[in-house]
This record gives sequence, C-alpha cells and structure tokens, in this order.
Amino acid sequence: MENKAYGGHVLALPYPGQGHINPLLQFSKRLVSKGFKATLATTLFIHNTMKPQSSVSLQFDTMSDGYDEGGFTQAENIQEYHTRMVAIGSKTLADLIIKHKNTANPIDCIIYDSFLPLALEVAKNFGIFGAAFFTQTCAVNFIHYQVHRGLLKLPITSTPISIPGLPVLELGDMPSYISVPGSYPAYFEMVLNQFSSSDKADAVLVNTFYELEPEALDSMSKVCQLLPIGPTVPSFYLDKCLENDNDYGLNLFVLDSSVCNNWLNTKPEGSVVYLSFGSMASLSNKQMEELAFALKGSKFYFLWVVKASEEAKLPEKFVEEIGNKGLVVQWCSQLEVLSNKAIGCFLTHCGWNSTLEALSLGVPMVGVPQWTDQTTNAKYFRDVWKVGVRAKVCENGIVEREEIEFCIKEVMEGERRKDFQKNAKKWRDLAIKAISEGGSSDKNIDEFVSKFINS
Ligand code: UDP
Ligand code: 7WV
Repeated sequence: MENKAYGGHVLALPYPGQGHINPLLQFSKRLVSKGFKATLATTLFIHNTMKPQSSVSLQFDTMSDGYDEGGFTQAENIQEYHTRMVAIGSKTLADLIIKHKNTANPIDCIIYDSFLPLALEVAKNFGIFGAAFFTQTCAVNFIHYQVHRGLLKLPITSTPISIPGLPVLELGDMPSYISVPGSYPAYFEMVLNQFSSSDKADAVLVNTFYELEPEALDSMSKVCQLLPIGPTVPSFYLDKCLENDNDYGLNLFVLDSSVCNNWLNTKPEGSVVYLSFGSMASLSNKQMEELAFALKGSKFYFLWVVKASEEAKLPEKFVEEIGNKGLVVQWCSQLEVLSNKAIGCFLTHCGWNSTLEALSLGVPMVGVPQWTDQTTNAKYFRDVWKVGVRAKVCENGIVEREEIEFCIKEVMEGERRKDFQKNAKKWRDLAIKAISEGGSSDKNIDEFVSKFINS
C-alpha cells in the first residue's frame, strides 16, 4: 500500500495496560499507512518499562498518570489511581498538545481509549477532533450502555436476559461487574463512564469487525454511530499490506520468543495446548494447582505463560517434572505462538485481544474466563462463533482439573474438533477480508479519515 498524502497528526492515547496499548498501537500504524503522522502517548512509567523506539512512521511520547515510578501498582487503590489520572492526565495531555503546537506537525486529532473520556475534554478545549476508541466487543459495550442509560436495571433479578441484537444471556455470560454486584466498583464506574460523553465524540471506533457481530452492531448503531475497524492484529498475520508490521512490538514483560519457537518447532502439527491468562489476571493458588495437574495428566504437549508474579503458585518441582512435555515461559510473542503449526488449541482467559487474535489466526479455544468482559467473550466464542468450549466453574469458584482435562481433550481431539477448526478458519478468512482493501473495516477506517478531514 503506497503512502497517501499527509492527512494530519494523530495522537493516540491508550489506557495504561497491555490489552489496551496493543490495539491502539496497531490502529495508529494503519492510519500511518493511510497518510497520517501518528504519535502514541503512554504514561511515563509505561514508557520507561517498554522503552519504545520511535520510527519514521510512528512516534512515541509521554504523559503522566501521576504515578511515574510504579504506575498502577504505586496507587493506594483503583479509585485513587483513576482520580489522580484524571487530574494529572488532563494536565500532562494538555502540556503534550502545547509542546507540539508550534512545530511543523501540531496535533490535529486525538484518538483516546474510551476508558479515558478526560481526553475528549482536553481535545475540545483545544478545538481538536476527538475520537473514542473502544477496546471491547460491541456486545459488551452495548450491555454497559444499557446499564449506563438505566435500560438494564441492576441487580438483575430475572434471567435469561434479552438485549436487542445479542443472544439470550444467562447471568454468568454477563460482564463480571454486572453478574457480581459490588465487585470492583471503580472499574464498573469506568466502563459505564465510557458513555458519559461518547455522544460528544467526533467519531466512535470499536476494535471488532462487522461480520463478527452484525446484529449487535446494527442494534447499537441505532443509538450510537459506531465504526468497527478491527481486528487490530499486525498486518503480517492478516492482509500483509503494511510493511514490517509483524508484531505489536511493545511488551510490559520481558519475552523470549526464540525459546518458544525452537521448542514448538520440534512438535508435531496441532499437538500443543497454548495457555495464557493475559497481562492482568492473578489466579488463586488452588486454580494454578488444578491447571498444573490437568496439564500433567493430559497427554498433550503444552506451552504455558506464567508471569513472574504467578510463578510461586506452581506446585513444587512442576517444571522439573514435566520435562519435555511442557514449556513454561514468563511472556511470549503470542501471535508468533498462535500462528505456529504445532498449536492445537488455546486455553485462554478470554481477554478480547487474545480472543480476537485466536479468531484471526484460526485457533480453536478453551475458555476459562476470570472477570470483566471475559465471560461475555467466552459466551460468544462458544455459542455464536462456535470455535470452542467454556470450562465449567465449581461452586467454590474453581475450574477443577478433571474439567480442564476434559475441555482440552474435547477441543484437541473430540468429535467437534473438525467443526471448531472449520469455523475458526472461517473467522480468520472473514477477518482478513474485513481489514483488506475494500473490506468492511478498511472502508470504516476510510470513513473515519474522511470524517476527520472534512471536520
Ligand atoms: N500477550 C503477549 N504475550 C503473552 C500473553 C499475552 O504478547 O505471553 C498479549 C496478547 O497477544 C494480547 C495481550 O497481551 O494482545 C493481552 O490482551 P487481552 O485483552 O487478551 O488480555 P488482558 O491482558 O487485557 O487481560
Ligand atoms: C484494565 C483495567 C480495567 C479493566 C480492563 C483493563 C478491561 O477489562 O479491559 Br475493566
């Protein structure tokens, strides 16, 4: 794709977390391919952790959430983190805009994570075009919208739940803040607050694609104009139109991809279970133990991402005892792993990026959702996209080893494996089509661009 004429300077502002940086970073790269200059602004703490390298096409800059030494972990609690981020974030974002003001490329457009509506206020103060970027599915957004507008009353007293454009949902399919009232009130407030000013945004972008949730998108579009622009997976894995775009390229954790590749390359096609719970989840000791024993008991190879902060929860001598059957790493290049032929299925926490990556690469899944939107994503991939199973949780809140072993077996070699694979391949093909030139997401990106240019 040749670079188009200069379209303007976009400042992308992600919420400071791996699952929020990746999609906005990728979307910025797409805009650069459409002729824009783009700058991704992370918090100072994230910048110092990830050490991003600016290139001709994409620049990095910083603002502050008020916790420059330790980020989120430095805060007393989530509420305090958010309050300070709004105050310091607004101020340092304004400083950033001013810094660029008298340069050759002043900021013309801010694309902000919908978790950070503070950015829209700042943009409007400077008369800059402001676009909200939603990192969760349209279905999840629509549920939160319904609650925000008082259309869905809490606590939910009657099930199943019917929302226009969504499949009928049981309580356990709802985002956790709704199914578990009172859990993480500050996060709940944040997901509802996404809609506090979204109608004032100049555009609303969502990291999904039309073919994946047409009913939900049609339904929500009646009350809020949405532009699905995903999947924001590096071009190398989909349309291959962007040069050198084969990785997100920013990691909050240290990774060693050659270890994973070398190990996977010695394993037969479809023989390995890949497991990861994303960047945020922290499992109980008991849950880690159940997973460990399930993997030990199952006959399949496995590659398990256990973050450094989770390692102490592994049973004693686990790594020594599994030998060549399994590889435990602290972080990996997930796209590289998912695209390796040796992978047979992905046991995932159902974070939206992980789910979308698995769909984009055609990998069947076992869902072990933990919280937030993960439960709803699991509902969709089991019952709507039909690319896998969801593990049953016991009354004590644990998914037991027998259930994990059963689910893995079901997806790796059960009767429905062929269907899961066929459907996964279908979603991969549709994802490629959506993001390729002339596809639904590509057209929406063009619509966004013309909306901005004509503003
Ligand atoms: N990821 C990665 N290496 C890993 C595990 C995860 O690069 O070992 C990436 C993954 O590809 C995804 C992101 O981290 O893009 C996690 O986002 P997700 O929405 O799935 O979960 P979250 O971390 O927000 O809970
Ligand atoms: C980070 C913090 C809070 C939430 C999320 C990530 C998410 O669900 O994406 Br609510």
